[in-house]
Amino acid sequence: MNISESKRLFSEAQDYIPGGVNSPVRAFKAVGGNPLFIKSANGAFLYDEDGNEYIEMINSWGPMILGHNHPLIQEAVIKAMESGTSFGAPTAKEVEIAELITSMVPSIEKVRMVNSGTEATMSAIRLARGFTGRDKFIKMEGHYHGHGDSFLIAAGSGAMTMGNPDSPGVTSGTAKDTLLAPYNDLDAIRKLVEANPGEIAALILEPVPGNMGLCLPQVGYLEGLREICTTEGIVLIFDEVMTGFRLSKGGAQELFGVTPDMTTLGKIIGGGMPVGAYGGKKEIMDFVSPAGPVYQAGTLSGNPIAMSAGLAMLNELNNNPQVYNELNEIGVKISSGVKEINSDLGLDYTVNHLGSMYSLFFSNQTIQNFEDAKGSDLKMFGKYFQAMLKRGVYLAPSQFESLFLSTALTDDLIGKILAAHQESIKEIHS
Ligand code: HOZ
Repeated sequence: MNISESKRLFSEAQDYIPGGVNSPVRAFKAVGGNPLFIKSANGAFLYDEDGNEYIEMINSWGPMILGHNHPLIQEAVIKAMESGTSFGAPTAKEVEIAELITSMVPSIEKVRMVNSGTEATMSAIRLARGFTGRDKFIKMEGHYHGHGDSFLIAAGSGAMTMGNPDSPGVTSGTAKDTLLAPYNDLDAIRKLVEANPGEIAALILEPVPGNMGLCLPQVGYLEGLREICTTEGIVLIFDEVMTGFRLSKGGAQELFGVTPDMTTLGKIIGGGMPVGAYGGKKEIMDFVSPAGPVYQAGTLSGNPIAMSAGLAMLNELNNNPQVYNELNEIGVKISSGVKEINSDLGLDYTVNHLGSMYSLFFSNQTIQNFEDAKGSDLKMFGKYFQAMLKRGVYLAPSQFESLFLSTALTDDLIGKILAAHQESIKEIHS
């Protein structure tokens, strides 16, 4: 495979951009080799600067549920562009998308648009603190809520991939208010609550975490968290940046029937444009400025181009609920195909799957928290990644990321992915 132009660009990029990339996981440090510089994407495919084609299994880390360059989203963006790119003033589209989000996710009674998932989670924690008058919050080990200071403690995703789950630059003053618990462990939460009575403002988690690879909540776990938070007056925040509108129309909260007090959303609600949002109960959201005293603002918040893309995407999902059956079928075909191939070869690597999210862990242990995920064979993952790439399948370049599937994956492409998997897994064990 010729990737000379990607190599040239990466070398040049390192002179001007730290590490040559604008987000660390993209540098391929965890898997070796040269990152690919992407020129375009369409449907289920990515195309690099050297003209190579890849079947896509990241989908911009989630938002391309319908595949890249969906005609409805493209059309909406082009039309919006004709009316200007940013006004820094309210628009009708913001009202329309807020109404749509609140109808699709009923726990969100009011919603505030921001520009990324990071902004959404930072703002949500500030609001929970302002609302409760408490300082501390609980986060789960290996969960990733963007790069706000107070979240970069035992953080998953790129932080873990780069070996910096606790980032330098986060002051001990900030870190002391972040309480950590292992995922899927209700007793650990009870102990934290007991040790910090009346001091915990919020508990934030990815209900279905994708940033330590995909893990699933044990039966009763989310319900248990809900109960503790209700009893203790703790604001329960579901970070659904990855799962919102992907696992079901109403996100993980609809799928598991557990209602949080607040929800954070990200790139999906912008159809891939830079967008985030946080929302929840009216009484909490009305604490946000200018309705209430907790300050949060942004010139680009509710940007008209991003809102148009998001509206096109959400309307399409809202009007076609069968999309979720399709996504689930695609997920089942890929994950069960991978398991079958592995088992035929006598390999019992763990496959976690839910709907259109999926992870293959190079471990034969059950993976249900950060400790488990860290036990995976990362060298083997790196070899597998390269073997798949060589065969034209583009995976997330880290064991600590979920894969995201799209409706653009036809049976033919699924067959190609599974064939690539079979050859790759054989190759790395030969
Ligand atoms: N941390 C992001 C996924 N969980 C990756 C962002 C990117 O590199 O684009």
